Amino acid sequence: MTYHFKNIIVRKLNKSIKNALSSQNINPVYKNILEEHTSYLKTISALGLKINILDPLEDFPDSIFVEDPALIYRSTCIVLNPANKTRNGEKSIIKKEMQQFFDNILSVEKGFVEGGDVLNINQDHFIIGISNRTNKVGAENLSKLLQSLGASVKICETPKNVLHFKSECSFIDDDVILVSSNMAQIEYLKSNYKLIKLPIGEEGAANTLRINDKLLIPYGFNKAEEILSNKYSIIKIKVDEISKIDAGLSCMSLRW
Ligand code: CIR
Repeated sequence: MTYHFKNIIVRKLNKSIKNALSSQNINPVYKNILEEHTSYLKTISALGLKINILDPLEDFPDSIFVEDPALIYRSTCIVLNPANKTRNGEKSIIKKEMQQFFDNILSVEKGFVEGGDVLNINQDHFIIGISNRTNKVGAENLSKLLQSLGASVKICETPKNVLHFKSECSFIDDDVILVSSNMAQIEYLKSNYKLIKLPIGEEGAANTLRINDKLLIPYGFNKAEEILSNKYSIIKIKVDEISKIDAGLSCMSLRW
C-alpha cells in the first residue's frame, strides 16, 4: 500500500534554514521552524514509525526537505537531480547516506527532477509534474528508471504558479487525490481519479501526508478540516513558518 509505512527518514534542522529559498523572499525564523519540525517528528514517532535522522547540512539551506533529492520506490532509492543551484549538491550527500538503508540505488543522470514533483499513487503508479524544478528530460529519465522497476508513469504539467506538483495535491486513499481547485483542472487527474477538491483559499491544505490510518494535515484550514474529518482520522500539524519557504508536510520526509 502506498500509505503503509514502517520507516521514515528526516534530516535534523540546520541553522542556515534562514537562508532557504522562498518565492515570497521571506527569511524564516529558525526557532519557529524548529518548533514545527520538532512537532512533526513527535507526531510521526507517535504513529510508531522507525525514525532515521540524517545529520544537518549547514551548506544547504533547504536540506531538511529530503523529499526533493531522493525518491523511494519499493526496495530501491532513486537519487534525483534538484534544479536549483543551492540544492543540487544535496544529491551526492543523500546518495551516500541512503546506502545504509538501501542496497539498490539508482540515479537520474540527465535533466532535472525534484521529488516534490513526483506523486506515487496506488502503489505502482507515478505522476511526474513538469515544473520550474522538473524538466522534460529529467521527467523522462526518471520515468525510464521507474518503468525498469515495474512501475507505470504519466507525465503531466504542474500549473504555472505552483512550485511543485505536490505543493497542491496529495495521494490520500486508493484512487483518491486531494487537490486544490487549480490542480482539479488537470485533465489526467479529473478523468482517472476520485478528486477531493479544496476551496479557493485553502491551497495550502492540499499538501497532506497519509501515514497508515492517519491523515496529517496542516493547521489553520477550517474547510479542509471539515471535508476531510468526515472520512479520515486527521492529525493537524502547524506548518505556518515552513510554508513561508514554500514547503509542507510531505517535503520533510522520505517514507517506506
Ligand atoms: C525550495 O524552494 O526548494 C524549498 N524552499 C521548498 C521545498 C519544498 N519541497 C517540496 O515541496 N517537496
